[in-house]
Amino acid sequence: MNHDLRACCAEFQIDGTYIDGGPYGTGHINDTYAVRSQTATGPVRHILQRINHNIFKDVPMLMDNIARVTEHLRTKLQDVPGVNPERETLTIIPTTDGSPYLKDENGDYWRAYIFIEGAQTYDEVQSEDQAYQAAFAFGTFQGYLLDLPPPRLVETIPDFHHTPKRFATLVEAIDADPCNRAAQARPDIESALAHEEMTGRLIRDLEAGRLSERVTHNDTKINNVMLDDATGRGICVIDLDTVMPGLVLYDFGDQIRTTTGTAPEDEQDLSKVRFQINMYEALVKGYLDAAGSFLTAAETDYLAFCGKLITFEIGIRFLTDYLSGDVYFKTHRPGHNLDRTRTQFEMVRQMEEQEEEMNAVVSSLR
Ligand code: ADP
Ligand code: GN1
Ligand code: MG
Repeated sequence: MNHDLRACCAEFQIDGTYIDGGPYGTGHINDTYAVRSQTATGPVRHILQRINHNIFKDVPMLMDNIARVTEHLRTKLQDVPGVNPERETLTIIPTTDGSPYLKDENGDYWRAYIFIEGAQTYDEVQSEDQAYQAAFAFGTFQGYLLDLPPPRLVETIPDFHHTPKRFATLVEAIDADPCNRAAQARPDIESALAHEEMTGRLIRDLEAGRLSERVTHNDTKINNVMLDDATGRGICVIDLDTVMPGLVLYDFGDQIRTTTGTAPEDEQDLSKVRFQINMYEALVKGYLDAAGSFLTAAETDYLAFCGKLITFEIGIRFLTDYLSGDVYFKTHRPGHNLDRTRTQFEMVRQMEEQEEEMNAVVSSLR
């Protein structure tokens, strides 16, 4: 759909005159645009996002979460020498009437952020150092949020990482098979059903009090952290829609899912998909350097297991969406969600094969 970005910008406290704007990034959920405005000191970019309100049902509440989290991060960052908080956390630009979001005449919700210049996101990690830096940044982010003042953040998507419920939803989609696609996915369905046993492990430990709830990001894929062009440092964790109460292990697991493979999330040639233990080691180092001081022994024990668990969880979400007719994730070709499913399941298979080696990495670094 074409949106009038100029008119939209005019609704926000964005200085200068609109120059141009266009789609930006490769996220699967929101519509993200980079817009440029001419100011007295030259062109300035902003991020403008149309928030997917089919998925995020209560946008005012979601924006309240993000405002609280970014304000808290800002107060922490102000005390760190040499840090510019406007580059190291997202900054919401309010609308001309002071609201953190805009609701337009179509019922669409929009928000604007300061554009973080001189840094980038990567869909695929290019070096061990990038893996280390990303994990350090996500660990630091969790650490800053340990003392977020009450009340509890609202769950923007309830049961987001409740893997057993995700599994039950998959089973419903297999039974209903509304698009007659189950036949094309028979081996994938068999593989999914064979893994039911592991789905409840972290949730059971949470319910039994062996793991604790913290404020977590919940969508820590590698392209949700910006790495500084000059220093390579992970400077800013972005995509804060799912910051809410959760388990740190799902955050670390999604870093494993998205940084240890040799191929993109939607690779069609599975022979190119290979789990790399050296990338895993870099992640564990980065994460423990940032979060080792607050992680419990029970959490550290799961730093290998969580990788295959969330990779399986995202795999069954892609499979559910394939069977349901591609209604949740953006897709760019027929069978896209099935390709994504297969890549995830191949990564799960390889992590299962190398779980001992992964646990040995954790033992040597903890
Ligand atoms: P989605 O929820 O669709 O994944 P994101 O919030 O992750 O949307 O934004 C999509 C992409 O836009 C990111 O991967 C990143 O490259 C870019 N981006 C988002 N926010 C900023 C920002 N404040 N500054 C610069 N780039 C950004
Ligand atoms: C979505 O928004 P994005 O593209 O960063 C999804 C994640 C999945 C991911 C898979 C709110 O993340 O849960 O892991 O796609 N976000 C939401 O690539 O569902
Ligand atoms: Mg994103």
